[in-house]
Amino acid sequence: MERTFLAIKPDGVQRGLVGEIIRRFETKGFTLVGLKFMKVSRELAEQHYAVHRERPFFPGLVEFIISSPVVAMVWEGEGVVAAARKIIGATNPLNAEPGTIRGDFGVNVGRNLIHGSDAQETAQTEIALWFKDEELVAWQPHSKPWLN
Ligand code: 3AN
Repeated sequence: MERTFLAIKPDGVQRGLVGEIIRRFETKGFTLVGLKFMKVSRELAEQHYAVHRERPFFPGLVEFIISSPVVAMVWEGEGVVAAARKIIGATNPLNAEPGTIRGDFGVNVGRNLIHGSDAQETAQTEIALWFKDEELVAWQPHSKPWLN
């Protein structure tokens, strides 16, 4: 079954949006398989954002991610990688559609509330980077037959 990595960034936690954000994936019908509240080390932040290493915003992005706790999550479900990106909305919250997390709650590209893996391959890399195997819980919610 397909899995994706999501992280509610420091601004999402500081603004009290953890419950609201999790609710959107839960009520859509995706299955939570990993969840932890944590401070991010500089090393993890730099690895996670390694593709942006040369971008001018990279140092500020790393400082922001390590500045305050985040909620790291793994969600499972059919098409979850692309669906989560839709639920999250465009990178710049000013361009994100209303109804998306960034469209409803964000205004600043540097404070866009949540990260979501951009492809299945990236999801696998990010899940392995953030979670140990034993921190992921494979389970079947009883309500699934009503959804699928
Ligand atoms: P997304 O998170 O939508 O996949 P990416 O991968 O292009 O977007 O960018 C990763 C993160 O880098 C964004 N979530 C945002 O926090 C930050 N970022 C991207 N572009 C900018 C920018 N122009 N200025 C500041 N931060 C940026």
